[in-house]
Amino acid sequence: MALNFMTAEEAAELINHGDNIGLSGFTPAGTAKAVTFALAKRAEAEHAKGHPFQVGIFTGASTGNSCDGVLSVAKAIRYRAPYTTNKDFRKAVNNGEISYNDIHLSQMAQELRYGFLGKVNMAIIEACEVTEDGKIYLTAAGGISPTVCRLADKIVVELNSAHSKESIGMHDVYEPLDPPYRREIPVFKPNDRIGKPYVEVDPKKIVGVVKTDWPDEARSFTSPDPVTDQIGQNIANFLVSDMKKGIIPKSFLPVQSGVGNIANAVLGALGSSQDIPAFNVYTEVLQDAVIDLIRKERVKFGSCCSLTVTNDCLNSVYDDMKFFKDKLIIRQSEVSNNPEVIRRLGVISINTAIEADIYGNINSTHIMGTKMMNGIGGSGDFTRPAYISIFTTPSTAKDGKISTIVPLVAHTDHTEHDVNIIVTEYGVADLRGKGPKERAIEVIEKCAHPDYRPILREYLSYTDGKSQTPHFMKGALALHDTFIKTGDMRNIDWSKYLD
Ligand code: 0RQ
Repeated sequence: MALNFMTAEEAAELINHGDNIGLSGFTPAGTAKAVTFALAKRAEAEHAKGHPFQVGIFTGASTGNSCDGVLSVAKAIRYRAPYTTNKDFRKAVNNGEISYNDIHLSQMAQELRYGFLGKVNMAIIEACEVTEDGKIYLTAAGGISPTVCRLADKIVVELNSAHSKESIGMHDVYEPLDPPYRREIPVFKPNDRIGKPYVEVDPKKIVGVVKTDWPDEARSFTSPDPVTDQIGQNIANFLVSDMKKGIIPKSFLPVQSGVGNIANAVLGALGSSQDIPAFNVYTEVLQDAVIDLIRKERVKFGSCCSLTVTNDCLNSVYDDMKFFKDKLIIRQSEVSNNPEVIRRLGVISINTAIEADIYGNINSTHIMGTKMMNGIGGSGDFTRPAYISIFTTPSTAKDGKISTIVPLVAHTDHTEHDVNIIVTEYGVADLRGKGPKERAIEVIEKCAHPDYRPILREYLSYTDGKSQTPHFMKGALALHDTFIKTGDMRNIDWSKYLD
């Protein structure tokens, strides 16, 4: 069946008010761009005529400005799931304009298949190649592409020449069966291939192919600084010590690390440690630092859901595919982030917190308990099944006005039951094998900023000190309250919260 080439504007005309669109990509890597950009223009034109025009968006993870950004500004999003990092989207969500469903990334595809999220009207899939018999070769991310292609009535392919066809073969496309027919996901080693290198669809469903040349809208991260470097170093030292104790096998274990400059600093520190052998990465987002470590033979293999790298880095991989072909694999998010596989492989998970409490609960998503930052992303997928689950955070935010170590988190994403280790630039709190009262001392003394240690000790002095988890409930969120009222948690006056 001949491919039907069309413009992005023509493809956007095929989308109706109220439709749900399913997108390729995971982070801005591999995300559809041209049709969503045209869709924002279409929504603005419809709104100018007084017509309602909004869609639902299903994706793998965050997208770039050409999707979440322009569509939020155009007020064209009714509902969206899952993770996002876009500032305009964040503003719209926190203004109550968009219904945002912050789902664990590993669960996104299955929730669509189970019918929890409604119909997928159109899939928009970025590809470096598409064939007349319905083979779609994805670009820099696996995401939820095979699922949205299978569920959608129509598929539009963005054939993007900014992604080299040399990358063909990097993907391992696999969709599990659903209960009650589900079996194990047969990934027993990070480099196991279990699927096909392309998404196979009914060619009749491909209603259009839009040619583009649009590089991924990679986010730039602030460069490493002394705080992130120290956090990286603290983690490397901690893991070496666990290896020497025999807790981590001598051959080491696969590592997952989140997104951002702390993740880059952590991997840099692991990579340059003389005591850690070359290791595997089994992660969702693979950043520049890992590509560098593969080149240096410090990382043996990288399994991921997306190459969330700078465009220079991505092109350098495409230019060197002979070298990278047997060292990188891109999977769907329900495989890269699958708790079954993560527990089997013994992955060491390293993610970033917005705040941690003295008992080990983690808030990864909400600022001051109410405003959405980004979302839980894959951090929950990895944390509970991890061999060792680690959370990192600088000890303070906003020039020291906020302590990221607090008596009680203002929103909970990861509970004390799931969190093994908390790391700041000041040290490592090891919560394993400790009850809550011991944990509180460990977290305050090892991780809190010295300005906040007396404040947190004073908090504990107002508790009964005996209960399983001692709290002084009226004061549990007093640091947050003080920041909201005065702009600095250090202005805390506990007497205001005592009866
Ligand atoms: O504010 O942007 O105004 O400067 O939050 O913080 O320190 O720059 O760090 O960009 O790595 O983001 C947790 C949000 C950290 C991210 C989070 C303010 C701080 C700054 C950003 P500014 P930093 P990062 C991988 C796995 C959740 C999901 C996850 C995230 C801004 O890592 O979204 O781990 N993680 N997924 O000043 C008020 C606090 C604050 C605070 C930081 N306690 N109170 N503001 N900030 N702590 C991703 C995927 O799954 C795909």
